[in-house]
Amino acid sequence: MFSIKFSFLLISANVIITFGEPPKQFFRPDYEKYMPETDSFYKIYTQHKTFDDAKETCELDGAELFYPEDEDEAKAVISYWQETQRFHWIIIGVHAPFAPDVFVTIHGDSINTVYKKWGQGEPNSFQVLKKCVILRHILSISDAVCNHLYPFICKKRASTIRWNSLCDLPNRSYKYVEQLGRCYKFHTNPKNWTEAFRACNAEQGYLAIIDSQAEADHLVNITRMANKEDVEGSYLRGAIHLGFVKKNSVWRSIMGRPLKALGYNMWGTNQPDGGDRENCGSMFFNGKLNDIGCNQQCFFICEREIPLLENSINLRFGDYGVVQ
Ligand SMILES: [Ca+2]
Ligand SMILES: [Ca+2]
Repeated sequence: MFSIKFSFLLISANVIITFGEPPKQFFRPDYEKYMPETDSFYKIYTQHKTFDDAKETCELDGAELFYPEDEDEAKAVISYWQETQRFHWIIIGVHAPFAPDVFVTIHGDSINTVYKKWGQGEPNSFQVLKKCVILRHILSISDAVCNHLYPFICKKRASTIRWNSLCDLPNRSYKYVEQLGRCYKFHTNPKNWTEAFRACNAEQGYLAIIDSQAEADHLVNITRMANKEDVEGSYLRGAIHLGFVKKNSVWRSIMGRPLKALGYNMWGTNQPDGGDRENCGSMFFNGKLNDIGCNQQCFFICEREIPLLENSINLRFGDYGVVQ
């Protein structure tokens, strides 16, 4: 009874709040900065990363590695990071992937179509080493080594947000399941357990935890339906990473509860069988649980609980006062 009532409340409230329209001026709670001039949201990442890792981090958020479209945006973003940060440059979404002196954006457009105020004497290395670009706080760009570590900023254009009302997410690949009152996404790009955990977290979900036979049945079903037959590469076929791990010899969900205390604890035949080599959790395609090596690449499923409605409204509409 409870779950039926709850989902009804959610659906009806969503309709009342949004009238079927995506919420205005909101992307994610961690993308705090909205600039009306660019109609975009920004997030500063202070943890330094390589170009590839920075780009992937933004993509996992559903955003993109920032680069300035023009001088106004370069100025505005520099001012924004200087409000809180001391660093003097960021790596941006411009690189030279195919020829050392041909710089393009991450979308493949020539640098000539965006901001390109090179510093004096820049770019100064046409060798293979410096194929990435940094934006300096003094309002200029320089070529830079892609594999060094830099702070960076992710950007999301509001016009590219595709809101998913039922899952309260800017991501339509999550599917709401009324019976369970939750949303799920099957990822067909194989990752190891830690990367899968990170990817779900970046999408504001978590690596799925099976709490009931009904939920196990659903995960088996979406696994069967997933478009996974043509996925190439070396990964383990037949298993799906899930949100449980072995800590001090006890299997626990990533939320900390022992697996035995959850509503589902069905191991596969002879599982767990990996001893110290298999400390991460997965399920076979038939829904039975399996211990797995944490470095093993395989598919995974993210789960999303819909946040309590009041919190969600406050976060979403914060300063805008659209709804009481
Ligand atoms: Ca669950
Ligand atoms: Ca095993």
